[in-house]
This record gives sequence, structure tokens and C-alpha cells, in this order.
Amino acid sequence: MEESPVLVEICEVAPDANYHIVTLNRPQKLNAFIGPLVGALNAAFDAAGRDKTCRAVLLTGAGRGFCAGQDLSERLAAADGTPPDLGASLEGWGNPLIRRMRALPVPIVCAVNGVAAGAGANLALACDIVLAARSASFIQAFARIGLMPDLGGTFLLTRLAGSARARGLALLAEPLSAAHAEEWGLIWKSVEDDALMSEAHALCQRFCAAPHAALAAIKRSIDAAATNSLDQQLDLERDLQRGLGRTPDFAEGVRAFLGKRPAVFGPRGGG
Ligand code: LHQ
Repeated sequence: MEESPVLVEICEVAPDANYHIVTLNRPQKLNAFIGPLVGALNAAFDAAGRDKTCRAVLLTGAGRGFCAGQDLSERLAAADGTPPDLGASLEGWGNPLIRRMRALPVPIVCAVNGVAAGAGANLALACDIVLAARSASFIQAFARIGLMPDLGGTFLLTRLAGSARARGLALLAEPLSAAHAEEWGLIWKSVEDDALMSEAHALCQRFCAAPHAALAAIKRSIDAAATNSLDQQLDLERDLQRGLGRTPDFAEGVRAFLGKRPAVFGPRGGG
């Protein structure tokens, strides 16, 4: 029987707190996207959203690559002379995937274990905390084959790296090392290859004990800041902070601070 193109493992940290490990699993093709893989990936994020004990998602790739973007052999094989409708692919699974990831109320930690190319690079950039192995690289490979960045790449790259670097990366389609990606602010950190997974797991474990509603509000507000005016953002911060001030986690955080002890935050609840 063929192996599943996406593996999901649930790592339980406490009875009411776990994280989901989502592994792209077509290592022989550097985890390039095919229909069943993207279907399973969308389903994996849906499941993480539904699981009220899930406090983080760890996304990584099996084998030596993270993800090489759309499987180009699938595209070509499907063409019977009629060009493919890439817009339909984006409408059908690509855009919903990025929207799901950004709407997920828990952090997504991406462990980029090897090359991240094309839509695979932008899948990584759409995560909340991106760790990359020193040997990994990011390639906005699209222009090499007559395409432009998708999966939010033009939005994410411009905001993360600035427009000069976004233009260079997209127009030249050259590999960017993990160290450079960190230096340019595209990712959180590049780490030694053999430390990648342990660092990613440690972050997810930490999120399992973190105040859930605060993390969800941080994720939401930082995303909103990309397009909000300062006035809109101030209003949003007021509203979200008002809600957070009423949570048991805030009360516990303050008690713990005053008592000079570590805080013990509650479960994810309905958020
Ligand atoms: C692949 C692929 C691949 C098939 C490696 N397809 N087989 C469009 C439509 C809709 C929505 C989403 O977004 C998009 C936009 C896109 O994502 S378009 C695709 C953009 N991606 C690329 O153009 C990357 C193509 N791949 C490469 O340039 C290289 O493979 C990289 C630089 C990623 C890695 O190079 P190497 O380390 O030298 O590995 P390799 O090239 O030998 O690849 C290993 C195998 O994986 C090989 O198969 P084989 O059977 O010969 O061992 C490749 O053919 C296969 N592979 N990427 N995208």
C-alpha cells in the first residue's frame, strides 16, 4: 500500500495539551505538491483547529528536502494540450491552505529541513516561527519556469524582507541560504542541522504550557498589522487586550509574578 503523503503524529505533553507534528512525506520528490498531499495538508490544519487540546503545529518535511513546490511532472502529465489552470489550483487548495494556516489560533512552527523551493518556500514563510537547518535553502524558483511567487509569497516576502530583497529574490530566483534568510529577517533562526528537530520540538512543548488566548491574539494582531493603519491597530489591540485582561491566564500570570513562581496556565478552551 502506498504511504500517506502527509504524516500526522500527535505529541501529548499533558492530558489537555498536545502538538501536532505534520510531515510532508514524498521524500523521493522533495515533498513536491500533488493533489493527495495538498488535500491531506489542508485536512491536517483543519484537524489541528478542531482539536481543542492542540497548542501548536510542527510542520516539516521527510528526507533531504522540505518541499519543492508544485510537482511539475503532475502538471505536465495532466496536460492534454490544454494548458493547466493554475488559478484554479490556487483557488481550490493553495489559497485556502494559507488562509487556514493564518487563521489557526495556535502557532505553527516550521522546521525547514532542506531545500524549500517555489510554493514550498512560501509554505514555510506562511508559518509563525520558521527554523531552518543550516544546510537548507529558500528558492523563489517560480521565474525559472515562467511563473511568479504564489501562496502569499509576494505579500510575505515584501513584508518580511522589504521590497528590494523581495524583488531580487523573486526576479533572480537564486537560492538563499538559511543563514542569509535569518539575517534578512525572513525566518526566526537557522540552526545546526542536527539541532533542528530538537529545537522545533522544544518550542512546541513550550507553546503547550503558554497562555493560549494571548498567543492567538498575538498571531492575529501581527497579521492584521500588515494592512491596518495605526489607528485601526490601536483599536484592535484595545479590543484584544480587553479580552485577555479577563482571562484566568492573565490572573494567574499576575499571581505567579507577584508570588515569584512560574505561572501555570490553563487549557486552550474554546479559542
Ligand atoms: C521534482 C520537483 C518538482 C517534480 C524536485 N516537481 N519533481 C503552481 C501551481 C499551483 C499551486 C502552487 O504553486 C505553484 C507554483 C510552484 O510551486 S511551481 C514549482 C516550483 N518549484 C520548482 O520549480 C522547483 C523545481 N525543483 C528544483 O529546482 C530542484 O529540484 C531543487 C532546487 C528544489 C532541488 O535540487 P536538487 O537538490 O538538485 O534535487 P533534484 O533536482 O535532483 O530533485 C530530486 C528529485 O525530486 C528529482 O527526481 P528524480 O526522479 O530525478 O530523482 C526531481 O525531479 C524531483 N523534483 N522538485 N517541483
